[in-house]
Amino acid sequence: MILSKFVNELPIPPVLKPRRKDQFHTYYKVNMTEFKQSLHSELNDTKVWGYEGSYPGPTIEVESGEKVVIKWTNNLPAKHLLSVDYTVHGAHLDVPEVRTVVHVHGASVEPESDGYPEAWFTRGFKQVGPYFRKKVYQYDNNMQACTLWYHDHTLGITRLNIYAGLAGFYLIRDHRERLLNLPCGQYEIPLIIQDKSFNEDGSLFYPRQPEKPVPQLETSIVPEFFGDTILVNGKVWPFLNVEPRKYRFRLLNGSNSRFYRFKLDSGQLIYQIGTDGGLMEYPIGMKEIILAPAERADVIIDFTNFEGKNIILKNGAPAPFPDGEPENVVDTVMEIRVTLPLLSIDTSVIPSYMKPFPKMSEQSASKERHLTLDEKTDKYGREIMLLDGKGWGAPITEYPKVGSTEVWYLINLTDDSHPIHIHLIHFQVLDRRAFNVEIYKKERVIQYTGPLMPPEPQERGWKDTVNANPNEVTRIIMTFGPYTGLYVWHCHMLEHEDYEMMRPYIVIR
Ligand SMILES: [Cu+2]
Repeated sequence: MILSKFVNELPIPPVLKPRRKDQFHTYYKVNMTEFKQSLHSELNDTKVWGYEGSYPGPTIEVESGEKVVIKWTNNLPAKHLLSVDYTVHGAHLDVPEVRTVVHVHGASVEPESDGYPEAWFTRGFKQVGPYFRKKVYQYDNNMQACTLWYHDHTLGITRLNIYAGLAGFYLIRDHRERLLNLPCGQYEIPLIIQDKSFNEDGSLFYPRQPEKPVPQLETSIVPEFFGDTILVNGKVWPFLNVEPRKYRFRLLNGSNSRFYRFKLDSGQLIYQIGTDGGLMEYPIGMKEIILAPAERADVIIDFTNFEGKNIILKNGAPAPFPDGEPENVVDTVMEIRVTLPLLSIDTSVIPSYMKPFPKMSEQSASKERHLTLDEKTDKYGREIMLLDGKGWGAPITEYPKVGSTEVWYLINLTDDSHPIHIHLIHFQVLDRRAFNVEIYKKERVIQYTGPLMPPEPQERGWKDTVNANPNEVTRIIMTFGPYTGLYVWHCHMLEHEDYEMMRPYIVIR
């Protein structure tokens, strides 16, 4: 089915209103339901899942240090919207089919409120997973202004729950950010970019079988999912009317497996001001911005002098990344029409300096961990991805000490790039370096074959998700804390995360 481009206006998710607020806490309640929503005017309304009746979910906006309490509730039907593969870890027939748990991606949060994959709950909390600890989550938001997002994280069905629609923005604001005079209000727009495919009747299409089907199974997980349309804020290929002035956009790749290489067809620069973890030291003017699944870029685009122009936000990333088929590239994201009259003089700025970014030194690390990214074959002949050769259920091996700094070597032995996400903390990218994969596989020693490559300009800020390229060792550095307890780290390509590129880790005292 071919849908027309740029016929629907970009929706902006509503900002969630708190139930109440006292001097100590702000209280929210967020309910998950199934409903129908128009994702494109040429399609019948599509059955989706969402938070508070909205896909994507409403944007949660909090102040740095504000103590927020959220009761996430599940009012979803008993039957999943998409076909479940019961052979995938945590999704066997011994658990209810529809389970949910919410993770605020990038949040520094106590372990009981982090949305552990086995802390799931069903409709009305009727059944809960073995690691369920509390109904009401608490977020201290002791973080600087940054672009976070919340999404489902249930073991074995995260790919399906997020694809069904369970994702939204979570923005932290602070005083320093406000002093910068960035474009704000109606000139600050969050953009969650996701790829989907549709059936003729308008329903969501998600494959039941990989390209090489597994005849023993009615439904089998696929190695990766790539949709043939791009949605922004829940609309297929939308358009946005703007004034000839500066705008701030929060770009979020909320796709299952697809990477994006964003570019404006006007050739103009995109000024990146922030990474996953907040504002960078200086803005950087970029011709292209690459975002792996779950990565964010906070950017300013200046439409002054573009009056009357239609500008297309393009994508040039192959799928899978980086060596995928050119026919899998969906090259259009959305259109920006500079058609609105300028309401008032644009006094916002692209700051020349934002805030200090103290570089962490390798010497401060008390531990180094060598962790491989591996590809194996399961008993059905399917691809299974592992972290350090282990699946989800293997004994825990990573026990960083609270307050300690570690360097992790992400040693990619597979053919794909993997966006690696670590819960609880933000890290810095130290460097990347090509190495000999074959020698490593045989002898478990890293023999470097290329020079040290510094992080990309767009990564020079706090990160919670890093792209680990094939044939490279990607090194990151971080300090664990302030909380102790059980968290996870994983690949954020959701098909990989579900099978089984995810591991628990414990921050110890
Ligand atoms: Cu992966």
